[in-house]
Amino acid sequence: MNIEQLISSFRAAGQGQVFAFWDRLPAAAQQELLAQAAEVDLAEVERLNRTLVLKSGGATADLTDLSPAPYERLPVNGGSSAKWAEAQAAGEAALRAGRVAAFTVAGGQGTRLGYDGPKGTFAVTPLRKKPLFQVFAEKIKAVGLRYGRPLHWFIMTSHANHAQTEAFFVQHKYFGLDAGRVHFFRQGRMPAVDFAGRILLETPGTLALSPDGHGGSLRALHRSGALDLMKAEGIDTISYFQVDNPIVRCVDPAFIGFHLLAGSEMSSKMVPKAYPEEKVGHFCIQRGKLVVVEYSDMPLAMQRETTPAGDLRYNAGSIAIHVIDREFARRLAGGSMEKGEGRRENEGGNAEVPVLPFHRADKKIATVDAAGQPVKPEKANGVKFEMFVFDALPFARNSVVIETGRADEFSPVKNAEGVDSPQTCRDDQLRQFARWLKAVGAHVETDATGLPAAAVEFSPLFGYDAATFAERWQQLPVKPVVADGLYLE
Ligand code: UD2
Repeated sequence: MNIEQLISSFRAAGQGQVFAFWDRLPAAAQQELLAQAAEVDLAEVERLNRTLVLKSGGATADLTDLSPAPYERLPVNGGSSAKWAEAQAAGEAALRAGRVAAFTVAGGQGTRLGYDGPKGTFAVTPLRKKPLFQVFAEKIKAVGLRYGRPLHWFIMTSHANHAQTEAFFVQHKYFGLDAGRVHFFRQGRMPAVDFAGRILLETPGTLALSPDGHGGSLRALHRSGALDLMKAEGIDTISYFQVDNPIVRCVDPAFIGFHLLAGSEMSSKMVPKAYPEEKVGHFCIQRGKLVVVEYSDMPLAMQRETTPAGDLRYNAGSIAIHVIDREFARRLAGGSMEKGEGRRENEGGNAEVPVLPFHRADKKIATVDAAGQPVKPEKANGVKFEMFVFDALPFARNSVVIETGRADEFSPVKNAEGVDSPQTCRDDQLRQFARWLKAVGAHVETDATGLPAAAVEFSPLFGYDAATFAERWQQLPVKPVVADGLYLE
């Protein structure tokens, strides 16, 4: 498409304001604006405006026919030890065969933390202050060493943090990983619109573009060539986790095993919710399909419902840890559609065209006024569009949900203070290290919550869970004393 065609397609779509300052822009800025405009799928924007922005009352989540989703319980909570052992063995075999890759979504804007930099570069561990990326790198390296096959690691960035993320890995020599096995790619962007559906300019020569949500990871995996690279390398299983949770098992053999043994296309981990209002999605069954109902979509009364035994009825919290089949990701990368339509289409029997819906988020979006002067809004002035990866679940065959221990696997850094903050995450890491020590019979002083008095930290290369830690500990000829703090690697 040439320049005139591009500009007139925007005018024809009622989006001519994008070029309001065109005549004032220097040639280089005009080129940049054209490149951004060419990224926009006008038909998609029109559809989203119609269904999500201009629709009276906005879109509401479909909460009909919901029931709690079943899940595989941990043996300590009544699950079958034999089944978990079988899953562990199957996952280990897949790792030995080199079938698994790690995948981190790190394209978020991290606004709540108020940290100026890619979130993965945030110093998170209690003693050594290792950044999140280093913690994951060491876990991935440790798993590769254990099973004799170094893993590939895919990291999804955003346009805003891509260069900084890559530079950080170069600066730190990939934290000991083989650079040829660490792959970065950007996620897609979506234009933000005002409440009348007009695409917003951030400056006179740039669009207000923002990341298309972690659901955009499936498209981005495909578009970047990551899925083809995986295929060429014999990888068919993707271990997906978020950048904000340092205690995640980046690659968990038992989880991978449950996924593979069930012939699942996309599997998930849950933790029982800590309290009704906890900000996690809920695994539910809706007309025979597994779905996640986000906390913001489920009315509080429903979140507080209890069973006759007094437990929360919707207690399966989604902690955004998944295993995804490579070809399922490719199938899902195909299209996009507004909330609701994807599911209906699937239920109508047309499983050939699965599409991830977009969600609407009303936000304060920096823009310009009619004179091209910057405007920093005090309240929401427009809409961003995002896809969520868990919306792929209803399209997946044989989806499984397994339980994991919160203390073992979930302590995200989201907020600057209070819940899910650097402080709570640091304490949870310390408690985990103290539990591992106690399990091997080492003496460690803790308070009633299990928080050790001394600063302790173990590199994942020493041990990345209770079992691998215990193995290495037993091999130490002289057991270290914990009293003054302790770091092992
Ligand atoms: C997410 C889940 C929530 C729960 C929680 C667990 C949603 C809507 N909710 O909540 O149910 O599982 O996590 O921690 O997802 N990201 C991108 N690109 C984007 C947006 C996000 O890569 O465009 C990444 C981001 O870098 C982070 C992750 O996705 O690793 C989560 O994003 P979030 O912090 O916006 O999710 P949150 O806390 O609302």
